[in-house]
Formats: sequence, structure tokens, C-alpha cells
Amino acid sequence: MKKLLLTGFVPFLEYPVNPSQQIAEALNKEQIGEYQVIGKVLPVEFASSAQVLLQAFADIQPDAVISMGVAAGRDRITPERIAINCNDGEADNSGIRKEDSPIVEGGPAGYFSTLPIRRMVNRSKEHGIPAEISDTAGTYLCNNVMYHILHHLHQSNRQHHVPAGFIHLPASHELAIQMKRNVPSFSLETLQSAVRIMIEELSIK
Ligand code: PCA
Repeated sequence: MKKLLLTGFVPFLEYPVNPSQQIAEALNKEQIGEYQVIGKVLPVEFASSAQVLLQAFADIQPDAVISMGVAAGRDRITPERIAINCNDGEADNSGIRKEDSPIVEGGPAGYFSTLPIRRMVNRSKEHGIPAEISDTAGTYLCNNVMYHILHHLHQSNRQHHVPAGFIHLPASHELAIQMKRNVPSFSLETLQSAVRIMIEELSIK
């Protein structure tokens, strides 16, 4: 059976729960399509998030990698098209802030997702769950880990063998209720179904 490394993030900034963490934990050990899911939760820290992801990748040797994070304010499930070589934005959970800072000094400007994002989006919509390709993963930790895993795969010439990329989730109802600003929200079950559907799509050649 093939292995899929599925990651989420811990809570951060003004988000006291993170649906990406809940889904990575809930789907851990599930078999979806041709994949056995191995769920991992990443810290929201520039110094360690990618290290934890790359260590899990080395330990597990998965056949595919999907990382997830929350983008509260988005109104649909958004597989990301591209990761860019830039860290910027708010302080992370350890208080570190980056500004206009390359993720990999001298690295390519960006890497495209190698997940079947168009098919993932179409399949989600066929199941009645709003989804859309996003053309920016931002410049915070989500973009950071997406860039790192794709860089690692390109460096080791496995970019055509191990599909990898990132899915941003909208807020769950639980998160939206706890936030001070109004954001669109979905039930955790619906978010989880969308992720399952997208993993199934990855199984279809
Ligand atoms: N979302 C953040 C980082 C962690 C998360 O869940 C992001 O979009 O970068």
C-alpha cells in the first residue's frame, strides 16, 4: 500500500483551533484510495516547521505529501498552485518575524504544486463542496513548508515521482465562533470530506 504524509498545523495568532490539525489527526491511519494516511502536526515556527516536515518525510518515505493549513476568510477549499521563495508577515508562535526574506538563498523563485489540483477542485465541486485553485499560498508558514518540500523533491530529482503540495482550508464553524472578525465557515465534517475526496483523486491516474 502506498503511503501519504498528510500534515496540519497547530493553532497560531488569533486562531485558537486549527482545522488542519484536527483533520490530520482524524485521518491518521485511514486508508483512502490507494493510500495509507500518516497524519502529522507541524509547529507554526519558521525555525522548525520545515525541519519537522522533512524529518517526517525521511522517516516515513511517503509516496505523496499533502500539507494543509487554515486560511480563515477564504470561502472555499483551495489547493495551492505555487509556493514562492519568500518569508514575510506576522510573527510565528516563537515570536520570530520575517520580512522579504528568501526561504532558500539563491533558490528558484517558485515551485508549482505537483498535486492534480484541477482534478481535485473539480471532484470536490462534483461532490457539492466549493473549491477553487488558489494562486497564492501567502508568505507565512504554509507557503514556507510547501516551498521546502517541493525544493527537497526537486533537489533529489523526485519531483515527478512523489506528488506534493498544499491545501488551504477555510475556517471550521468551531474556529469561526471563536474569532473576533466574521469569516465564512464550514463544518469540520465537510472539510474532512473534501480532503478525503482530494486524496481519492490523487489515487486516480
Ligand atoms: N495557516 C498559516 C500557517 C499555519 C496555518 O494553518 C498560513 O496560511 O500560512
